[in-house]
Amino acid sequence: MSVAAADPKHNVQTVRQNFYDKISKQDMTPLWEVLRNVVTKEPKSKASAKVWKYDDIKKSILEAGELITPEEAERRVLVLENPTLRGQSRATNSLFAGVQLIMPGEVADAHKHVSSAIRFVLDGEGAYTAVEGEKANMARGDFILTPNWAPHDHGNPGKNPVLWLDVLDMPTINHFETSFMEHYDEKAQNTNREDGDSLERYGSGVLPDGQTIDTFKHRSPVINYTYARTRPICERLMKTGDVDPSHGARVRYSNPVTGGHVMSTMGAWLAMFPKGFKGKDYQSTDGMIFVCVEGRGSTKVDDKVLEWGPNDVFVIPPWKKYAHNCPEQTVLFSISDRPAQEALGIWREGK
Ligand code: GTQ
Repeated sequence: MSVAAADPKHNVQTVRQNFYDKISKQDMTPLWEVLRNVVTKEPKSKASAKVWKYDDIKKSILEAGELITPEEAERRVLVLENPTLRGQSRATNSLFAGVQLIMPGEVADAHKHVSSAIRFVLDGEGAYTAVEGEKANMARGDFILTPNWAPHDHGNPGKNPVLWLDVLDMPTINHFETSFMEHYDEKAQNTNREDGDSLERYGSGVLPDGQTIDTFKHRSPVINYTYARTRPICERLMKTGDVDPSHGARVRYSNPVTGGHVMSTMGAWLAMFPKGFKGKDYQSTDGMIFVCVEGRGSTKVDDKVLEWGPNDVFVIPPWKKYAHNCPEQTVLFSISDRPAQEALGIWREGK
């Protein structure tokens, strides 16, 4: 008797393996061998918790400023790659993050793409982003939108290097394989709408008469949510004690036409934390990208503690329990893919 026949378990395994090998040639495979990996009991993110220190970012991007022009690069950006997702141009599984530098006198040519972008201004003044004909002047802490298919170009007529965080949804767009992009013949678009125009028109409690809400169903019409306007609202919440045990005195950037998120694929928040804040553990299915705007502190995630200060960028993967600790008054900006998850009905949180 052969060994296989004498050992029914071995025999079964051999027979099964032969079967798997046979059907593999027809591009088929047994689900029961992989089911637990594809239907997990709870989210198992491949991303890691990570802080990028602003000192490192700034040194390297200024060095890149001497290596390549925006004309050559199209966009002079250093990608913040999640350490366990290297080579994939992503900070979380669904979002790209990078830091862009524009030196005095430089421009980054007009183009448009399906991927939506946001800018969060980190350093320097005097640059602008032009979006759909509106020239948005950039100041530190400003949150600027470049929605899906909106033409945009950047320029720096000022005297200082200007640096900002870019977050784009391209991993999400590429997941659906729906990326398109176009360049313009002109370097910069015609800007006949001045700085703040969209905010005045759409964020003042009135709307242009006859405006159909449908136009702004998936994206806010407001281009620049300035820090000068948003920060005092967090301060107001903090003073009146509207401080969430996990999220602090937090506002959600919203579409003034619908009250929803600013875009369909990315949502953002600004939060102020009182001195001595010790956050309660929180988890949600959206991986978070944070920027420290003011103050300093740390975030506990699993058995790691991420320490951060001004302009540091850090990532918390989906469903990891995390808690902020702020020994001094702190402001954090955050962004995630929560609107996309909510639209699909799959977003969850745990407290
Ligand atoms: O400024 O248009 O970080 O197209 C990546 C792709 C920035 C931009 C990025 C882009 C841009």
